[in-house]
Amino acid sequence: MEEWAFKRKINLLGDVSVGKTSLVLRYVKNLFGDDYLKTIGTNVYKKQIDFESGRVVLMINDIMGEKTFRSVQEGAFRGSSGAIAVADITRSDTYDSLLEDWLPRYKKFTDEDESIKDKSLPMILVVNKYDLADEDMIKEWEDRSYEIFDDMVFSSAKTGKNVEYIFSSIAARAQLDIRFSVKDMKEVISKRAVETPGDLLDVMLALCSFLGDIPYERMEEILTESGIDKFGLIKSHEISEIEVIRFTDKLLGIYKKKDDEYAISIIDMALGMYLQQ
Ligand code: G3D
Ligand code: MG
Repeated sequence: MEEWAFKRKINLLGDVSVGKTSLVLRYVKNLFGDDYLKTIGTNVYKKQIDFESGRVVLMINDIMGEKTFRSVQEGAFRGSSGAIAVADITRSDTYDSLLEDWLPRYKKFTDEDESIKDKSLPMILVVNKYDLADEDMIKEWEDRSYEIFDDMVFSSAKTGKNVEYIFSSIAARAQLDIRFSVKDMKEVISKRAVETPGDLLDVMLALCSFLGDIPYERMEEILTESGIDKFGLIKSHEISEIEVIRFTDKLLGIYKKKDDEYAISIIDMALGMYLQQ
């Protein structure tokens, strides 16, 4: 199933002890406060989210906040689709540190990343440990303006407050950016073989996933209508030419209706490569 989903890498940013690991563990495992879960190096957690428009597999990168681990941190920024910047509600210096240190480095290393075309990756600010805050603290955070962030959310890994929301929100934003995360689908296709019906189907599905504008349910319908069995049951080598051509033709029809010249040109290109065999 997973190959039909959009994979999105998300980075957690923020100083030691703001609660990065606690937030991700609350989200992924619904746990809080287990000692053995302290971060060693980089941990990648995987979580699938289903939206109306399709499935997103979040690869959440949790890193050590210590400054001495910079090179590891920066390596983890490669290929990022968005970030959750975490501050501790009881320590406003953790916010300064995001602005002065974490964000510039994240931006620098994602800007240099050639797999990312668009420079403005989604980024949300999470002010964690809400359960420890008094009214004055809350007011102080509310009074700031957060223009550089797409959203600001109070959270508590301890109580679970807003934890689900934070990750769904970044996933939704990262999914929307799909057109920008790969430079050019043509380049991707031109580098691979389109020889068998299975190859052609792979390319078509990759294209849909890249464009991200056909709802998951509709995709299932089109596959079924083309005679191709349900998603999970597809085995590339068992797909017949007639089925894939039918499927490709239906997609072409959809993108012609949308007047999407880019999609049409890519389908033409893939079909051309296949038919030249
Ligand atoms: P980090 O991954 O950013 O370094 P951790 O931070 O997730 O390791 O959390 C650091 C400490 O803060 C942990 O306590 C953890 O239990 C606590 N913590 C994390 N989130 C919250 C929260 O929302 N509320 C409260 N009250 N505490 C939180 P210890 O005692 O293990 O150091
Ligand atoms: Mg940690």
